[in-house]
Amino acid sequence: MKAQTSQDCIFCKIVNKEISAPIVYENEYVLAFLDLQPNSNGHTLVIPKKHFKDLSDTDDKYLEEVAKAKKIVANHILESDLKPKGINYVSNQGEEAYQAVFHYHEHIIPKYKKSEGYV
Ligand code: D5M
Repeated sequence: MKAQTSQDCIFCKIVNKEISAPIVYENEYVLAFLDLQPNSNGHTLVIPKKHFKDLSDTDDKYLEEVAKAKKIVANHILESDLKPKGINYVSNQGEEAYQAVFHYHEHIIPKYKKSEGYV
């Protein structure tokens, strides 16, 4: 597999507004936008604006900012009209773990029914 650099990284292109995505939260360090292939209504991705390939690659400042943004976005979803019953926080690291985009990201997946299973 060709290694993704920040130049050919799809999420860097979203950060740089070269391609569009429905943005739900943004600050100096992080961006949160709706997932193109949602597992459920409101499925959101939180990413650092700086390119790191996965969680292990992050620096502590960006990791902390992503964590804080997860809480902000999750609380926003919980208070929204979506009215989920719970949330799965998921981050895939490595191809074997189904990481498809090699720019660190956290999935925030609202859950509506237990029968939807674990993602
Ligand atoms: O998940 C990568 C996720 O990234 C997957 O759920 C689809 C999503 N994705 C891919 N391209 C886009 C764009 N352009 N906008 C929004 N969401 C996108 P992983 O954990 O790497 O398997």
